[in-house]
Amino acid sequence: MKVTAVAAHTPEAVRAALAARGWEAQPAWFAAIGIQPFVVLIEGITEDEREALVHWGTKSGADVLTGGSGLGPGGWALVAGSTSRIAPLARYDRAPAELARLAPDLGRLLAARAEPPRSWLIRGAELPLDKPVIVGIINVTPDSFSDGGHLPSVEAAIEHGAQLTAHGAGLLDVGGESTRPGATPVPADEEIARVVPVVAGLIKRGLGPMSVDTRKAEVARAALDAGAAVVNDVSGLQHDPGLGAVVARADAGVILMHMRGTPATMDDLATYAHVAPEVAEELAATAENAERAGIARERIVVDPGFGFAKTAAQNFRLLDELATIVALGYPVAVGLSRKRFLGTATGRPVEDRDRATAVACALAWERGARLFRVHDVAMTREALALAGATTNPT
Ligand code: PMM
Repeated sequence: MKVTAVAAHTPEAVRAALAARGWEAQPAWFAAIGIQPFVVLIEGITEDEREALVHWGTKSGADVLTGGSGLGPGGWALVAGSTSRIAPLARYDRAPAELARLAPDLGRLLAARAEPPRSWLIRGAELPLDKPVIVGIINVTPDSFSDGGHLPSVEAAIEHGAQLTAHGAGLLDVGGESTRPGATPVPADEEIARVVPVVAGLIKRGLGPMSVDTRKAEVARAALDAGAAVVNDVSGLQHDPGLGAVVARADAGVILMHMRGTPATMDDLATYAHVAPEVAEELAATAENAERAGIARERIVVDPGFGFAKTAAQNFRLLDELATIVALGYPVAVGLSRKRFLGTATGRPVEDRDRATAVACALAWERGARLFRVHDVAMTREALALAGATTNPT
């Protein structure tokens, strides 16, 4: 007899083990998916539901940990087991009647896992997500968090965009307002004067697609008119209620980032008992709000907002628990580039954090992120090539 451990963090190892032992590709894949470990946190449940879950767990071979007082009202349960053991709970015909309330949400989580979004619809194009999309940063602000003032002219910004594209950027993100903690707000006309000539110039050079990093409807409209295909809103449509309609009318893509408060107040709002589920819940509400404003689901990307209303420890937890955000079912973008929490781990100053950024992006890819907003496109591309070769063997 021989006993060997098999990797379980993706279905790949189980699939390969079965394939090597003569299984056909499709049954091997389905069996591997079914065997995947699945853990769900269920909150706001009644005493009867808790009891029914414990009983169901004993019968079906899933682990159930529960408690009476959660972070919100009602009790909670952590349910863990293989996907195929837990999946029946999402079916009305298979789950105990007392647990029927669970089915819709659990069904959504299982569907997001089984069928993650394969592409992102932006204005005039569809970006495939089977490979990472690197979003190259073009900050035309005198005071940005990490590279402010490095692009002194429109020409320099356009040249920089050309370079980022040559290095492998799939989207160029042009921003005219710094959102670092305590940054002074920029009036819309000034932001337009900074951003629009760069967007127009990049289009003229045949570069793009382009996103505009703005919280303001007026700036978004001007950038879309100049040819941008995406609006990247760090406020998740909270700053300007008119922004959703502008995106919807233009059939643009949108990146909805999580933050609390404003850049001036966010540092005091980094209060979470359990950061990933709380960010996921707030992002889900943001995405619903965007859909109510008329933006099609296929045009939405969500971003957990690293460094925005989060402490260093919370940023690390969130990066590790990115699967909770990915499970919302929207493509996930991450903005890790040169952020302060990377310096906390490496001891490196802001101008020397591109290696840490590249590694963090590789970790985020493995956890399900698909879009990576970075300053150093070339280095991140290398890290992601390695991560992709490891997690997606051909
Ligand atoms: N971070 C910054 C600006 N815009 N957009 C998204 N979607 N995600 C981010 O994390 C993000 C962003 C701040 O960083 P910078 O000043 O270095 O651009």
